[in-house]
Order: sequence, then structure tokens, then C-alpha cells
Amino acid sequence: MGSISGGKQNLIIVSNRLPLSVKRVDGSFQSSLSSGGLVTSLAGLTKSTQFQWFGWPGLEVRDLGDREEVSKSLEAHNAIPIFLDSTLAHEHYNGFSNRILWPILHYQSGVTFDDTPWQAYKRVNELFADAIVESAESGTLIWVHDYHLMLLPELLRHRLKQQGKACAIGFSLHTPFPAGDFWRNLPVRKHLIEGLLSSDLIGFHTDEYKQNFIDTCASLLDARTEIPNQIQYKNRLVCTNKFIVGIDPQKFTDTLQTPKVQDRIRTLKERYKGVKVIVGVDRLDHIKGLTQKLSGFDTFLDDHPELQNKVVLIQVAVPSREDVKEYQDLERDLCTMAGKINGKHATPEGTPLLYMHRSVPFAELTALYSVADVCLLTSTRDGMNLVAFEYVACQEERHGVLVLSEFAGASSFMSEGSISFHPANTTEMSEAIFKAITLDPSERKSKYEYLRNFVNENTR
Ligand code: GDG
Repeated sequence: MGSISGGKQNLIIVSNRLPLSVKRVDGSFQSSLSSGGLVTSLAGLTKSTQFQWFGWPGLEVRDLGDREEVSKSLEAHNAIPIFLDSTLAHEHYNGFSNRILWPILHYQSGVTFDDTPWQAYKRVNELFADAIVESAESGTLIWVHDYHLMLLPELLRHRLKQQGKACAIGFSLHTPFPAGDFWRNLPVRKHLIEGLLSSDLIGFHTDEYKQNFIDTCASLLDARTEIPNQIQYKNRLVCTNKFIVGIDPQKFTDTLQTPKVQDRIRTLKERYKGVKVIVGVDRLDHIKGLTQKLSGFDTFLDDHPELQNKVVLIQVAVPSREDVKEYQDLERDLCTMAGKINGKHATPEGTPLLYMHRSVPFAELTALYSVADVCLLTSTRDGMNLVAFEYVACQEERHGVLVLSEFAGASSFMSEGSISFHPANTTEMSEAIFKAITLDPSERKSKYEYLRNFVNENTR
């Protein structure tokens, strides 16, 4: 993360969680960098820009002396903790953000609204607003991230005005923004969308999400949207646009060159000699289409008995939101499916599926990306999907093939260089996998070059 070299802070980044996880170890506090899409997407900026980053440190700290200790340890990283008691944090994060809002944003049906988590969501947004306005000075740019904080722009604007401070507010949404009709499932949708409309600029991953937002503002709030990319609401003009979030490809190419990773690549190549390696790296989340991926792979193995022992899927499923029942259920289902697939297709020579329910170190991740002939991403909905970018960054030599669900935001930019499919159609997925592993070298090269240019042009 960037460092402060004195002088005023003129950028404040805000996200629900700080990019560092704080843990209590033997009575004192230790922090370590977290992984995930938001951290990846902002890491480049934080290398070069002065900023303060506000967010929840990920644990309850009641004692005032302890709070001071945590604040001090985070200060070196420009991170400012917003302390929340554990029940409030749980209701805000798991209760409303992840059990109600996240599924709506990703077009999942059957979501039940509940007032208790909604009240917690409002309260946490207020606590964030109080802390940020305290630190902001006129001229500070406040950049809010993601769906946990959709009420924050309005709360900030109100408080800043009361204190006579003039600050620009930006908001970036890292998820899809669903089409208007889908929002009707959420009784409090108007509050959330009005909350966003107090921003000066709202960024989305794709044109489709941006247009959905503009259309929703027009139909739900009667906001005027005659000027392209601008919304007029309550005497304010709000700009909105698509901003392609990218990665830092150099970080991957540099890591690939290290002796440790080169060693690991040699070992993996030897282990999988004569075997086509398919890699998948996903947070264990319904939106990543992991049950669909395993079903599609099962169909592929059924369709191609001649490829027995010649193809392996290495799936990293990173634990995520483990306090939410739906995620625990998903994990159990995936374990069962993985066992069944291997039970059905394994031979004494090997198993076709390696399912890893844990996160892997960055060096191991790059080695896996590098040795894989195919990367299979099966999102049922996904704001962007940075794993697609990362795989491309590690494939300069092999020209591996990206098999990418048409529902990942990345697909709107990368479909020409990848093999696209519908994740609910296992036959289509099986055909896409077969096409990827049998694609001739010249087609692989031209697809790869298209993707490499896109990833290198859209660095963060
Ligand atoms: C949200 C949106 C949007 C994953 N496993 C390991 C690991 N990771 C890193 C990957 C990648 C990041 O986590 C995941 O990024 P995604 O974009 O795929 O997904 P989300 O976490 O769901 O992110 C998404 C993103 O925000 C940005 O706006 O693209 O649509 O859902 O960087 O490499 N890193 C390490 N070990 C792992 O096991 N070291």
C-alpha cells in the first residue's frame, strides 16, 4: 500500500473491510494483507497515490486501549479502522449485505427481506459517514466502494454540508447492477438508489450495468436522463460511466520469473506430463457457478471416455462468508459433488478432479495459472472476474485458452479471445472444454494475443 510522506491527504478510499485483516495473536494485534477482487483492483493505485483507507478491521475491539493499539498498527498502512460491535457488524455484513443485497445484485431469486439487518445496514453506513466526515477536509476526494455502502454518499453529502466542507464523492460498484424489474424484489431499493445518487460520479464495470442503473433511476425515481451518462435528480447532476477494472500484469510476470516459481512450474509440468490441465480459481460463492462447473466437467468426462487420465481439473475454491448458512450449504454440496465425480471417473492412475477448499499463496497461484492449458470460469453472474485477467497474464508462453461464462462482466470485453458458453447448459460447457483442449495452435495464439492486448491495455 502507498505511504504517507507528510502533507494533506486528498484522497479517501472507503470499503466495508480494510484491505488488511487484523487478528489478535497472544494478546497483541497483527495485520496482514487480504486477498480478493477489490484489493487486487486497487493495489496498483495504492502503490502510487497518497490516500487514507477507511473500513472495518474485521474483528470486534471493545477496550479503548486495544482500539488505540489497532489504530496505531494500521496507521503505517494509511488504514483507519471503523470499529463496530460484532452483532452490528454481523447483521450489516452477513445479514443485509450478503444474504439480501448480494443475491439481488446477482439476479438470484427467493431472497427474503428482513428489517433487523436492514436497520443494521443503515446504522453502519451512518457510523462510516460520521468517521469519514470528521477526517475529510474541503477538497478531499472521497471514493466509496461497493454494495455494503450504498447509502453512504447521501449520508456523507448531508454531513459535509452541515460542516461546510466541499468534497467530491465517487462511488464504484464491483458487482453487476441488475435490470430494473429485478430490483422490485427489494422493498428498500429506493433508499439505496437515492443513496447512490448523492455521488458526483458512479462507476460500473460494464455498459450494461450502467444502462440498467440509468433506466432504474428513470423508472423508479423519475430522474431525468436525457443527456448521455448523466442523471438529473433533485437539482443535482450525477455522472455515471463504465470503467474497466484491470490488474497489474507485471506483478504476475515478475513473480513467474522468480526461482521459486520456476521450480514449482517444473515440478507441476513433470507431474502432469501428457495430461491437459484445466484450472479454476474462485471464491466459494454461488455467483461463481461452482456446482455448474462440476456438473459440466462431469458431463465432459462422460462425453469423452477416450480422455480418461488425460485431463485434470484443479479447482481452488477459496473459503468465503463462512458464517452464512447458504455458503455452508454450498460448501457441503461441492464436497459431495467432488467426491461423486472422482468416485465415478477415478482410476488407479489418478483422479480427474482436484478440489482444494482453501486459498493458496500467490506464488503457487501464478505457477498454477502458468501450467494450465485451460482456465474454466463459470460465473452465473459476476461483476467482472479478475481471475480471467490473471490467467492471461501468466500465459505468455503456453497461449492457454480461456473458457469464460457469458455472464461474467469480463465476457463483454473478452469473448472474442475466449470460448464463451452458458453456465446452466452442461452440454455446451462440455463442448466448450473439448474445443479448448483441442484448439489448434494458430487459433490459440490469435485468441491469446487478443486477450493479452486487452489485459495489457487495461491495467489498473
Ligand atoms: C469482486 C467481484 C470483480 C482468489 N483466490 C486466491 C486469490 N484470489 C484472488 C484472485 C483475484 C481475486 O482474489 C478474486 O477476484 P474476482 O474478480 O475473481 O472476484 P471477487 O473476489 O468476487 O471480486 C468481481 C471484483 O470484485 C473487482 O471489482 O471482478 O466480479 O465479485 O485477484 O487472484 N489470491 C491468492 N490465493 C488464492 O487462493 N493469493
